[in-house]
Amino acid sequence: MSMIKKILMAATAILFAAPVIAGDIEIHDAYARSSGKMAKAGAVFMMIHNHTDTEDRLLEARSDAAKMVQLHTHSMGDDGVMKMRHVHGGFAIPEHGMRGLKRGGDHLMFMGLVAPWKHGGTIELTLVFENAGEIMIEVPIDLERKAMAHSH
Ligand SMILES: [Cu+2]
Repeated sequence: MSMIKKILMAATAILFAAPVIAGDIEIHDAYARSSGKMAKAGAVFMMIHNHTDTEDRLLEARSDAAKMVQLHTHSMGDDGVMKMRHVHGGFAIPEHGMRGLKRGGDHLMFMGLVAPWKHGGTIELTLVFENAGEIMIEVPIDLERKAMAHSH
């Protein structure tokens, strides 16, 4: 195999992590980003599919990559400006449905990054679901992803 092809395959492996299927919950297209080397916070986005007959709920997320991880969403404030808000009830994932955590919407907020996020690196993340339990995933850090790059 040529060296170029090997390099391309390695890059692909980093940027497009394989879907994680744990029981009937499937997670794909997960990526992490922060805004620049000095950022103290970052966010993680992904698509979560629920292949069961019952609604599930992402209750919390844990990671050693930050002091705190919260479930956030964006909503319109009284002043007409979009603001991030901590979601306390979890993210519902409908039965036989999916929920996308994406830019400008729901996301996992990492506050107090232990180390700066470098493009091409990964962070470990444990997702805690009401029914499916804990699912550990490795999330590639992708600082070059454009907001509209989701293919769904
Ligand atoms: Cu946030």
